[in-house]
Amino acid sequence: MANHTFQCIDGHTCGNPVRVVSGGAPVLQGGTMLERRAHFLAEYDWVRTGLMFEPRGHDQMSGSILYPSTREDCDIAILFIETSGCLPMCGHGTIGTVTTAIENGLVSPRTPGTLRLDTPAGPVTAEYRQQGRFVEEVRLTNVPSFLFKTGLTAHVEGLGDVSVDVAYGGNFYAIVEPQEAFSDMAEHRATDLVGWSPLLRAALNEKYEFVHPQTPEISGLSHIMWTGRPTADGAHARNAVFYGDKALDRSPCGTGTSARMALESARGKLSPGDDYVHESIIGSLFNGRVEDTTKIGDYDAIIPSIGGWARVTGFNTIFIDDRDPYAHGFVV
Ligand code: PYC
Repeated sequence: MANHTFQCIDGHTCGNPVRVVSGGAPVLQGGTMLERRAHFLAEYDWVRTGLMFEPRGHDQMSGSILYPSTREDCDIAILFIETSGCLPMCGHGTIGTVTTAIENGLVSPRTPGTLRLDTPAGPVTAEYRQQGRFVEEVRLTNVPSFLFKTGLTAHVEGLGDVSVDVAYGGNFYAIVEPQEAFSDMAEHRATDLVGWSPLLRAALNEKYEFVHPQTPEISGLSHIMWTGRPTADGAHARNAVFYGDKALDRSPCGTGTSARMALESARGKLSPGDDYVHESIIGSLFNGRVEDTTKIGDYDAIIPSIGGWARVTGFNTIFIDDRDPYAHGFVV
């Protein structure tokens, strides 16, 4: 019998939770963050389920664990822990983790104002602006993002026939735009979006293959982005991103915004230097920008950056006690 203690700092990025584990996490083996992620999933996934699911977390919960970098060119490594698993990359998680880490002295950046992050999806740079001890804004330059496949179709019970484009922005996203079965995220109930999403995701994963052309460890369609017309001043578009089994991102979703900018770039609607302000289901905003273009294998890709803010909400010492029948969480 053991009682494991985790020191966590809780917060949110534009409304979506970020629980940063600052103490108590297991030591991981591996020469890269992808290898360490595999080790964590094989031996310590109970840490994730215990900290993310009820009764210590909830359907939306999301977080991260900081590790020493595996790369010379990075200051720190991040393992993302979510209800959905361990994502290769998470935008809102990065903004929240950088804010929390800087405000609480968890990292020492080599260059003040810049943190180089070793993520499972590849290196990501975060530039942050501080006012006194608070971080006011974080802009992350994400991994190369690209349009992967267009015009994929699936039938979803209760919704009908749907056509989607799939883009990669650190995770694979099926982007659902207005069509006969679907008009706008605001015209459908959130519970319907949550109900249709796993069906659509399963149907697409069954019919098609989603594998990163250079990093085959990153595979599978994980996220569904329902789109809509913006309601906030200055926003170009709105979205509700589904992840895990029941979650709709409360933030505008950093990797999702990267994927959507890759789609718009492939259509010739965005070019380097263009901004793309994305609005979330609760009206919060990320400021996306196309920084540059590049290639990933045969795919034309963009280098996106995402600007956003986060707030720390409290310190949380969490026990995972083996005597507790719900030590490792549960899902209703
Ligand atoms: O911001 O990249 C993101 C994200 C992924 C899942 C939830 N948020």
